[in-house]
Amino acid sequence: MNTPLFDALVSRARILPPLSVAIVDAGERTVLEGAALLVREKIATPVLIGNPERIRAIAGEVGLSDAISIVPAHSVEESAREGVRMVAEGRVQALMKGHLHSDTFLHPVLEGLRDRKRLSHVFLAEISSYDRLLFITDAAMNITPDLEAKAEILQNAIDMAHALGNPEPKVAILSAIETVNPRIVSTIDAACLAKMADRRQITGAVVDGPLAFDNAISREAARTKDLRSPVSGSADILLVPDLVSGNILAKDLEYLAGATLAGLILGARVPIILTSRSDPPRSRFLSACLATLLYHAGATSVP
Ligand code: COD
Repeated sequence: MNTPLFDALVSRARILPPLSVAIVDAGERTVLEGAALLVREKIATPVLIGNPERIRAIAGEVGLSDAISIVPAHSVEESAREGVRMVAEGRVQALMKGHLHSDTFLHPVLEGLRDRKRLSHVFLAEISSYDRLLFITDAAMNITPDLEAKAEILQNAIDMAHALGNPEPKVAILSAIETVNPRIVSTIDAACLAKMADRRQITGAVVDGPLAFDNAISREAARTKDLRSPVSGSADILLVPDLVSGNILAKDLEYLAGATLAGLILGARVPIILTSRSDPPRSRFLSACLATLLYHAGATSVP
């Protein structure tokens, strides 16, 4: 898969010191293949949390050396708590989800590592038919965010775009249509968010909405509908109405349009790498590269 946009970020991450990353519930082949890739490419130094026998049995097969650091845990819950403890004690610089369910992983993270008011997830997608990396948020953590939560989710994503080098990202607040319809709540939220950006309650981006997906990513589609928007055709960030619609969008891009995805949780004390259990090692690798860039930009520890 050709991913020139991600490759440019990987090149920037390579010249930074490797990040120490605790991998929660690491005893599974794809997770350990991801860890081996991180070691080989000198992006991260993993600490593997989980069942030591299981981890050792697979580690050798995927090319991880015997010297790899393993922290024993007897259950997935214990594994997640241990990862959070390691971050809190400053023993690692980032946390990565291994083979456990997202909610089991996220409970102790919320309890122990919250830094900003809201934690939220961002997918970065590289799609061959689109000229920039697309941020999709929140498709994995906040289930049905209200207006206030959406504003916080959006600000997290804008700040991440800044940290990666885009000083003024363009944001499309997605719904099914581009006019306000009181029966479609996401259109009202979108209009409010656009006004909040006008009034500097949300800062650092050009924000427009509501926009349907076609108008957000295609100037041609917007022109056909006689819609004038500074965002149409060049959106960097898509704020989705809720987790389900966002998750379907991201996976649709991945499975039907051949997109490559990386994913992070923002708003915690350190970057948190959260990929799906079915994601390939390369997605984990790219997510860890993003975590490295954010960690060194200091973008995750805002008081
Ligand atoms: N940011 C900050 N605080 C939060 C957040 C957040 N995103 N979510 C909840 N809180 C706070 C609440 O205000 C409250 O004080 C406390 O945490 C508990 O709130 P609950 O009871 O709503 O939180 P949980 O622990 O039951 O649920 C939080 C999860 C993140 C686990 C939940 O929202 C969830 O399951 N999300 C979906 C995860 C998932 O399955 N993703 C799959 C896609 S890969």
